Amino acid sequence: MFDRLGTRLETIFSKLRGYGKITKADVEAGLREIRIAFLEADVNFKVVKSFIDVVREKALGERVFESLTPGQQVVKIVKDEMTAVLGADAEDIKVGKDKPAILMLAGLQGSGKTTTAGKLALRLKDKNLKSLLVSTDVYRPAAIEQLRSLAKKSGLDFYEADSDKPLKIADKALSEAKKGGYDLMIVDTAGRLHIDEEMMKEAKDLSKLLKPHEIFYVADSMTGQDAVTSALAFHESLPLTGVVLTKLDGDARGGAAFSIKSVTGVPLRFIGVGEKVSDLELFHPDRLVSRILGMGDVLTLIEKAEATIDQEEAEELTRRMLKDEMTLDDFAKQLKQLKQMGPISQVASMLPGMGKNPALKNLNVEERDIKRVEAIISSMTPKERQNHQIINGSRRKRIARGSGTTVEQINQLLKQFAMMKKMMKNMGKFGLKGKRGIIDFSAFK
Ligand SMILES: Nc1nc2c(ncn2[C@@H]2O[C@H](COP(=O)(O)OP(=O)(O)O)[C@@H](O)[C@H]2O)c(=O)[nH]1
Ligand SMILES: [Mg+2]
Repeated sequence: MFDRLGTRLETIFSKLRGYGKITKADVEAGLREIRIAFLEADVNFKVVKSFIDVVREKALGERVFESLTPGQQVVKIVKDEMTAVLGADAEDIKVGKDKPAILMLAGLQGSGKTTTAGKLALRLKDKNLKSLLVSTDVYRPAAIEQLRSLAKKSGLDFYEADSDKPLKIADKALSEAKKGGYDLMIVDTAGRLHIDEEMMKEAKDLSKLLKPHEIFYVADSMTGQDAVTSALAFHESLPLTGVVLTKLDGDARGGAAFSIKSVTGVPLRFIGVGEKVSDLELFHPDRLVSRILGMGDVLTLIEKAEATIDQEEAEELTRRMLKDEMTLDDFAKQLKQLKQMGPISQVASMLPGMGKNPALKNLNVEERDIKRVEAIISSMTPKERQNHQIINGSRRKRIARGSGTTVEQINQLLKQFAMMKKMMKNMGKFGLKGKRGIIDFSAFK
């Protein structure tokens, strides 16, 4: 995510942090570099200008120069201001007493509206809210089919239209949503490659008819400043209540994210971080800044862990690990939980210091390692999994054959498992009361 901007800022920051004493000229030099980094990231020049002005005013304030860590202070000012420019912590979608709440998605073709419609419905389903997905993109039958199949795959309700008029579809869908007691109706609209009057009129008519509680503008972060320009055009015709910024998992530079709130006044609400229907996050400016600067996104990771890991089971497991009762079965279970959290590379990129780690590029290797460990463990008998000490030479040969691995690989796994058991036992002795245990599987390379 914004790798280049992150790397450049980190370089500038480490230089600033290195100063024992700092002069005004040092601050100015740092600001110049920061300004260029933001401009190169395609951030709107007016936004960059006011950003730098605010940072300068604060950084040249007396207290910075009196402080023991002036460079560190300047870095903190820059980070805080980056967070401020991104806007406030996003509000989640609210569903009032009036059912259904109506959410409409607008934006250019290919920005990610249809995908986001599915992602939002799934997110709401996880909160026990029932959504009806409606497509009004009558110009491209493939687009309707896309939403239908997305809904089907994720167990979401899709409205089958019997008209080819967007307004009629929306009207009928609304009656059905009312009848069906839906908490929400999510309306996916047609986009065009460029802003055009007909599209705007249609979106406006839909919004007049439905009076949506929320109208989200879906913007492709890869398109940088263009996304901001078209957001402005959409906002002139529609009372937008939020922006969903998609494709942040790609190599977008940051221009859209850092400009859109300041330029349009519309808050960022959600970010799309992948093609999968679960790849949607509520927008938190401070977390985004931390991720960009490679400090990881520990809070998001913990939320993910909490959503996918059975807390009681995890606590019980940690307790057993600390008491030296861990078996290979437990180990396999932990691997499974780790995998449920998403692709390892995505999970790892949220860990502090991992964002810019070149080793991440080879993570598919680690996925393979995990698969191998799983294969080995599943080729063991339940008895062997409960007590790894009975796994002698002939058993090792059998397991290797069964899992398509070598005896050497099994030796290695068992050795590391034993080592980890010992380590955990020692930690237990020292009175560590871990709440949940996620294995450091880097030991199993
Ligand atoms: N990598 C990535 N791809 C996305 C994201 N959101 C959407 N896409 C992809 O972008 C393409 C266009 O999305 P779609 O929802 O059809 O856009 P629409 O024309 O606005 O409805 C599809 O290939 C999606 O899989 C995202 O957050 N990350
Ligand atoms: Mg679409």
